[in-house]
Amino acid sequence: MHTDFRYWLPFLTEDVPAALTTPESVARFELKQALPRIAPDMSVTLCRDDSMGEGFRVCRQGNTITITGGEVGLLYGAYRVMMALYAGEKLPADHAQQPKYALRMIDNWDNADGDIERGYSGRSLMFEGGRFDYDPIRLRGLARLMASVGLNVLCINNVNVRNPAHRLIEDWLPQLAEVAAIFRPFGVRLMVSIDYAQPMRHGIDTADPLNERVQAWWNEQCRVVYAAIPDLAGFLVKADSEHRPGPFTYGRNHAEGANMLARALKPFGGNLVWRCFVYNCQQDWRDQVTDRPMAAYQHYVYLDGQFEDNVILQVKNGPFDFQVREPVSPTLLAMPETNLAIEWQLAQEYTGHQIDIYAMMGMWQEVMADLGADKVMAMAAVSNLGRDECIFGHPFAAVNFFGYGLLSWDPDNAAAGDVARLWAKLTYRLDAKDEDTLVGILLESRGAYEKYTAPLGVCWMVVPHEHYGPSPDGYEYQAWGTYHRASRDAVGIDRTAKGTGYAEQYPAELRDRYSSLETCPDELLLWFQRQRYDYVMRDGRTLIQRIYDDHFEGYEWVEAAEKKLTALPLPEADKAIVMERMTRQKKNAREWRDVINSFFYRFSGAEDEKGRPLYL
Ligand code: GCW
Repeated sequence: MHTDFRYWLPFLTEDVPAALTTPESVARFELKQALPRIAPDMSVTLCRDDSMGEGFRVCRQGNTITITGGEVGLLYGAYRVMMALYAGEKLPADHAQQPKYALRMIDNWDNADGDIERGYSGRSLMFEGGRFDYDPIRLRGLARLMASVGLNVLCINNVNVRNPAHRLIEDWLPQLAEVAAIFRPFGVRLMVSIDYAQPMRHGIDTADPLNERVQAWWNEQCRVVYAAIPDLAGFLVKADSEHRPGPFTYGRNHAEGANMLARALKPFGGNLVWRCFVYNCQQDWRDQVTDRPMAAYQHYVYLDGQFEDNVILQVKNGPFDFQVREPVSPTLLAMPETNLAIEWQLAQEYTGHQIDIYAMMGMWQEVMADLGADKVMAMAAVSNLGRDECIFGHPFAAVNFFGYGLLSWDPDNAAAGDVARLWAKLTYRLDAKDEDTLVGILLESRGAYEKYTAPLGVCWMVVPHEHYGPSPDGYEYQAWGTYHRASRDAVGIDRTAKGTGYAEQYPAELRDRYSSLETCPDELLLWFQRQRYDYVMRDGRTLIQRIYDDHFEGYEWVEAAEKKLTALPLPEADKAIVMERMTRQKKNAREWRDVINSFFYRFSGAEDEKGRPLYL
């Protein structure tokens, strides 16, 4: 038994047998094992109605619950009912749900050699040593976790497709089909990241999307792929980004590039998910005009309406790159005639490597409030999974995976507090006081991390490449376009019309909010404004004092959280990981506090009003 895959489903003790091949049979199996444990006097009836697709309806009459839904809907409904009963939630007498988004994706950044790009919980669950290497029982456990929160697509390999991962859609297809069969009974379809220049491995001397031989190669390859896996969700592509090949090499734009692949996939019902993480990663740091966050908008917005209907543009939530705080990407607000997906990063690349506690729900809620749920038609998230004993690295990082599922099912029904509470109830069954403590820590964790690392929207003070720990000038003279331009007087970038003009990419309301000092939120001050250290903020503190205070407060939060966690009765195995990581988090937070505060102290010469230590 793989108890490590139970997480928020502790009431399931049996693995789903491989012999079950349909979501309905899985639903029956799960209910049968769980009900005697969680609600012995209840009975649940499943009632198939294919017109409901992935949605479901739950009716309760006395001790009888009826779940109506299409095949996958029944499974989703069954998990929701089991979780609600176990968490002690009262089921409404009659209630129906439909997912808000058709595609609810997890993107693995797993390489064929077993390494995971930006992976913080061990090696790949899929690959090792340049080939597939997985435990089918564990994959079934993962599929179950995904289905329990409504996730329905898994892209199994890194968007940076390195040799031999291109073989996934070539001679590795039989194994890919086996993996697809493991996920299928859970309503999860696979997706594959492909190399845009793949035809060039086959004697074609170009990857130009308008070249007929290139087109013919992809058309034929899609036929082969779909013969092996008829329900493949499609391809994911990172093109012309961070040295990846793409249509720019041939003087073509990204509609021409994406549409060529989309047409090859269309006869088989496949989607082409095309990432918009395109910017100049060879910028001269002396160049004050080019502003990296403006790049996606410049590359894509003029192409609105020109993409095939099975193209989905996948845009990161913020215009930079998964920083601790970013405004919503303006590209997502400017392409009404194009299918869009928002991409989040569950892997905590810039948010603590799953060592530091960082619950993301608050960020999602804020971004979705500015975006509006209807602007996108799909959601994607870079996975935080790996082969560690706890597949999320940190047991609390599971809340991000869990919460992301609920968010991508229905963002209007995924309030941060509710998600944290439900996850805590399901996972740990603490008494009310301890549960409050845990939920409190989760909900505060993001703000605390932000304070001790990069508050006020300053971004990029992190150790280059590794992206853990402080290095305030680490990226300052580099080519990646990530500058804060701290001087002895001031810090931040003016991104209003007077500066780089980035704020002008927004619709009027957001543009005005961010352009005016009156309305720009403190959390994004240095994102949008360059300010002097003696600038007096809304609360009466100077900017420099606010920088000092935030860093000290962030660290103090970590110390307090450590004490609370020490007293929290978590299961032994989790507790050991949590406390060990907390020790590292504290060390990290202390380093951030002192390095960043000293950095600004040395520039500004300003003393801390409270006389706390700063280092010359
Ligand atoms: O944040 C950056 C990461 C890269 C990643 C890239 C991307 C997969 O540092 O490791 O590459 O984003 O999103 O493509």
